[in-house]
Amino acid sequence: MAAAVRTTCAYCGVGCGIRATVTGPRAVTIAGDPEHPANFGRLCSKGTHLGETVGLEGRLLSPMIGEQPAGWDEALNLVAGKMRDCIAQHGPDSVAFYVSGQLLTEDYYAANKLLKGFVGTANIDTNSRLCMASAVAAHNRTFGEDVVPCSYSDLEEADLVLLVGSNTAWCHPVIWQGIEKARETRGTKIVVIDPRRTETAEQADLHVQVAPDGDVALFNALLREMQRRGLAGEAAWDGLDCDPGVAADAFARLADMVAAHPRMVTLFSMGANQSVGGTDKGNAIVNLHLATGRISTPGAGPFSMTGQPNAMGGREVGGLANTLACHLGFSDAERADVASFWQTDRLCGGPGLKAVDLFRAVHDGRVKFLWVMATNPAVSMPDAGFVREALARCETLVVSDVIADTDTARLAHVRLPALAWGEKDGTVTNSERRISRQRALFTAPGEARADWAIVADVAQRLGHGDAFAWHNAAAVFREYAAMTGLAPRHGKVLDLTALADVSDAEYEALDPVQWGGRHPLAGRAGAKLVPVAPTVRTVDPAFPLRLNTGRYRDQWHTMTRTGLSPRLSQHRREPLLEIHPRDAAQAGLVDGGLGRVFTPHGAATFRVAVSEGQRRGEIFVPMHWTDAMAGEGRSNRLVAPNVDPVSGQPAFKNGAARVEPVLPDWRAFLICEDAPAPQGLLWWTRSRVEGGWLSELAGEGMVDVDALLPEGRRLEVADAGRGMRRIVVLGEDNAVRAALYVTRSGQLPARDWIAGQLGLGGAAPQELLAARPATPAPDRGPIVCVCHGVGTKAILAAAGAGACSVAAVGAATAAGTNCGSCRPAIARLLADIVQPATEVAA
Ligand SMILES: Nc1nc2c(c(=O)[nH]1)N[C@H]1C(S)=C(S)[C@@H](COP(=O)(O)OP(=O)(O)OC[C@H]3O[C@@H](n4cnc5c(=O)[nH]c(N)nc54)[C@H](O)[C@@H]3O)O[C@H]1N2
Ligand SMILES: Nc1nc2c(c(=O)[nH]1)N[C@H]1C(S)=C(S)[C@@H](COP(=O)(O)OP(=O)(O)OC[C@H]3O[C@@H](n4cnc5c(=O)[nH]c(N)nc54)[C@H](O)[C@@H]3O)O[C@H]1N2
Ligand code: SF4
Ligand SMILES: [Mo]
Repeated sequence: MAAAVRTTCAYCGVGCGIRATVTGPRAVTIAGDPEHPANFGRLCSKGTHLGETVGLEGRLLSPMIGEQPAGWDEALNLVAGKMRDCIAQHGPDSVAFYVSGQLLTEDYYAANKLLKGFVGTANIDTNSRLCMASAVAAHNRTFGEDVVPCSYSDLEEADLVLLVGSNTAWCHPVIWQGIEKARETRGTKIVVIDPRRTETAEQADLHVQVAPDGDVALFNALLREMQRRGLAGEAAWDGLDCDPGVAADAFARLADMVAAHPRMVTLFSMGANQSVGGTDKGNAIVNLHLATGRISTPGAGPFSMTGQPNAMGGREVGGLANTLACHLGFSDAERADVASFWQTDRLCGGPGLKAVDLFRAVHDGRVKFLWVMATNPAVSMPDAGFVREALARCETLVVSDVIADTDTARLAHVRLPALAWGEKDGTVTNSERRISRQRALFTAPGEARADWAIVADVAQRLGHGDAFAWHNAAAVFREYAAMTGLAPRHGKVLDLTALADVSDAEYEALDPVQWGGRHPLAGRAGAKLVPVAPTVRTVDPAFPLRLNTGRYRDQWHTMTRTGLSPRLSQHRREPLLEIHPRDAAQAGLVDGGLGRVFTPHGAATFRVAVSEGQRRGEIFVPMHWTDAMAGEGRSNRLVAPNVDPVSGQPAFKNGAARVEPVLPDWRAFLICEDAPAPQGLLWWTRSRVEGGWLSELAGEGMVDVDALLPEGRRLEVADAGRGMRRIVVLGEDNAVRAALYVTRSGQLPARDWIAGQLGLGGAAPQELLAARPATPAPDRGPIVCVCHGVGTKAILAAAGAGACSVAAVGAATAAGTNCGSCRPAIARLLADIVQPATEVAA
């Protein structure tokens, strides 16, 4: 067997080290790297199942001009030609790039250098605008630089961890496991500040169910309270004396915990950043730490978690439209240094357009050439309907992606095939400023190429060949590392010059390395409190509910990769509308039925999940589903393009909405080998199963069976009274190709066993018509542990037999013993039977 390759996970900003062993042409086994300081061997469900997403299904393998495959030369000539014409006719600002925290640092550096340095416009922004921009702005306001002042090891040494707007157990699971370990070993207390009772909140010592965007009031009030107790300096400003906005007993408990534990880390994420007051929230958190001296000491600090694998690397190279490069801004002195380093006389003059404004400029024709790399804005931008219109109007839209058919790629004039995880080679920086290598495991499939190399080839065609003449990723990295030497000249901490001379071999072997050390701001003066005040919201009576959006544990963003994994798809197969029981009753929604959400920007349909975990008046839907994966279930049809005035980050978490029931004439589900794309239904969604797809469907009038089913021999049973039909389609080998279950008034059978019958012959067709196996297998109930395929029934049985802890359930059933992502779900099942729900302070 081949030796294991050390690389880094493709997904979140924890940046876990992986040991990958290639076992076949496109096959790999994945294990956590026990020596990587981000994870010491741990991995979550997404990292664990990376091997299921390295196949070539759906990949873009050749450049495409429209629907025609093209050679690289032809495609790049076209891209460069369009860019050149656009610049000549309309000026540099008519050209823009929209890039991503899923690019490697080398890719990011190349794109930024081309646009800002040689095209001469700063119209390059990144999806980190949707993600980290508020934290960046808060850091800049307080520290004068975008620096995260602490490290993962501070979580191990903290006595109190505040999680603000972070569903850590789902979104940064390995960090969560680290926090749990600190709880075990040193009794660390955990407080979750989130309007929803998430799985993270359920595991906390205290859940403060803050109102949407109530964070500034809460942190200001906490700061005031610490001043009263003599634990914080004497700063004062209008708005500091505010009502904490949460129940008095919850506030008192929180204040007591904060007062008692100077070793405190506040970890914050999208519930803080994605808000019209996102920058203020970041500063309110940092203020509390500064005023109480809880920063740059062991076990203490405000810790903004990055989302994407290289969100931090992108911030370092300067991929945001309002930074120039390497933490530098646009002052004359900074511009002069950058121009001289890049040896260019075309450097851009000032900041460019931030994402929401950038797409406005595409929409109204100011930007005529747009190149999108490694992001899917047709799904992930707020008011995505408008963004789609903008993309469709754009004179030239170029999309670099690994997948052929994304919602954004569908609108592209030119598609360029990029190397994916497992093929690409370079560096990423994680939340704690640690740079790790991603290494290639496979040779490039088809014509796919590295993103940096594609950019360099276009630069060369634009006449800038000398400045982009890198022969490998190491050469790009060396240039970038050398350039960071400009930052200290302007008083910045960022400095990677120690890596500027790494040889190709040293780069190849590079161990994870953290810049700035554990506490990069230790001993630096100048950080100051930033006065912030709570925002006031107006309520529109036509849209009385607050709409919150976010993530599921086992899906990644727009599902282009995790959506292909049968195991990851088991956790949540459909996008759910979570709503408080009384709001549901009031609107006529029932659990398991369908509900439509309306906002001033659009509408979308979801299956209803009535949940006590929602506060009254607030609903939650996931961000993941696209037009490729669902008929009506895209959350960004709904979200308004409101942004934080300082950072430009969209407010994805707190919009205005109302709901209505959807009452279809019929409901159905379909298992099928090929991905269906049904037309004219009220609602549909699909998810991956072994050998095919499982789709949920609902419609009006009659079911158009022929449109849904593939060719083949059909077996059918029907019960006209209940409007029930079951149809099985067999291939020439008599194996099951598809099965459809329709009802007009009754129940549909359980999906799990049925979904496992695709491709089977023998007794399977008859059993499928009966909707149950001739010899019933034990019903596992909903799957909890996707690694070991353990369902709720086995876990409850183990609990009934005396297993009363997560560890004991693991010993009895193996559930939760591999990646551990499901341990919070197991704990919740146990809590439901052993004791009443966790104490919740509302
Ligand atoms: N499984 C999974 N993990 C991921 C990702 C993924 O797609 N899937 N994406 C990665 C990326 S890019 C990111 S940015 C991170 C995001 O990680 P998180 O920020 O943890 O994820 P979200 O679910 O977007 O939002 C977190 C929580 O904010 C809460 N919230 C909403 N409004 C408020 C508010 O006003 N105040 C407070 N205090 N809380 C509020 C929401 O209820 C939600 O539970 O996850 C990363 N990890
Ligand atoms: N409603 C709502 N919307 C949100 C959010 C929310 O909480 N709620 N969160 C926002 C946040 S924090 C984020 S980070 C964004 C994420 O949103 P996106 O960035 O749009 O999401 P992804 O699905 O990760 O898109 C990445 C794309 O890059 C492709 N890709 C993967 N690797 C490579 C590569 O190496 N090279 C190239 N060229 N392509 C590659 C993938 O196939 C995919 O099409 O969504 C934002 N949108
Ligand atoms: S926590 Fe999970 S998704 Fe994030 S880097 Fe680690 S293994 Fe990957
Ligand atoms: Mo993100």
